[in-house]
Amino acid sequence: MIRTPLMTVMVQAVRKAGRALVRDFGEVENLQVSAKGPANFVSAADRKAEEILFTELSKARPGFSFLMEERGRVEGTDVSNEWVIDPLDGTTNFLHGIPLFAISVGLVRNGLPYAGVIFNPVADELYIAEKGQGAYLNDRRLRVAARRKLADCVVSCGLPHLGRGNHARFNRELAAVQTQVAGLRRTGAAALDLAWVASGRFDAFWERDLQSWDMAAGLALVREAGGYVSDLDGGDKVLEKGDVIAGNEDMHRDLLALLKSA
Ligand code: 2AM
Ligand code: CA
Repeated sequence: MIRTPLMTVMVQAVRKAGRALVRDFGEVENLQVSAKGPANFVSAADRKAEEILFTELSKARPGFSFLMEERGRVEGTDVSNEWVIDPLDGTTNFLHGIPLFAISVGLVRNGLPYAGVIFNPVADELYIAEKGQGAYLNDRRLRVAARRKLADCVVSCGLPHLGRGNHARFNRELAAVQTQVAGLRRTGAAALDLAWVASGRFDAFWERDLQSWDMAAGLALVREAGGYVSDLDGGDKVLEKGDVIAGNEDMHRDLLALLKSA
């Protein structure tokens, strides 16, 4: 695999931020016992990782714009290229000492996902994709799973929780899907869900009420791995609407139909 200059830049920035996150994750477990818990510490870790990404990517590609979970939008001289960044996806996992979180950096070019890096620094799993170049996990070429029947599939979803999302609708969708699939999972990190669809671990994934930084990198990954991604109406307004469904061509279609019927 030959890494393009763009991908080299993205990987270097993400690995540097990943080292900082892993150091902080090591501290989190020690803080679980304090009354306030590690929440303040975690939001500092989150901001620190974002600063590293912002600094490194600004240096390497001056002028590109940014959309970041913590800092929001920073417009550059080049608005056609936008880094869409979640420095810590799976914050609740991180906060609870669960080693299932990732850095997600997408490059959106002229409004479309162009490249993505998702890095789980605890597992040392680096997922990368660039348009026309394929998708890779630690230099191994990725392909979405080939299963053709929902009954054989492991499907991941996002659960609406306290204060967020339409719980009644989710319960209807869950009831519809639960009876049709081999297994249901919930990681709590949407970027990883998409990376795991790209790598074939999950056959499909759906979630609502996400932000574009949860998904931008993952969209590039799933598509470069030969998968299908859409919003939950079957259209291409994933980043605008904040809902997503992904899988191979057949499982994307069948799961979407099942959710629509719920
Ligand atoms: P986060 O960890 O960066 O917050 C879990 O279902 C997914 O939803 C994660 O990717 C998580 O990203 C995201 N998420 C959690 N709380 C959220 C909120 N209040 N608004 C939008 N997205 C949220
Ligand atoms: Ca997120």
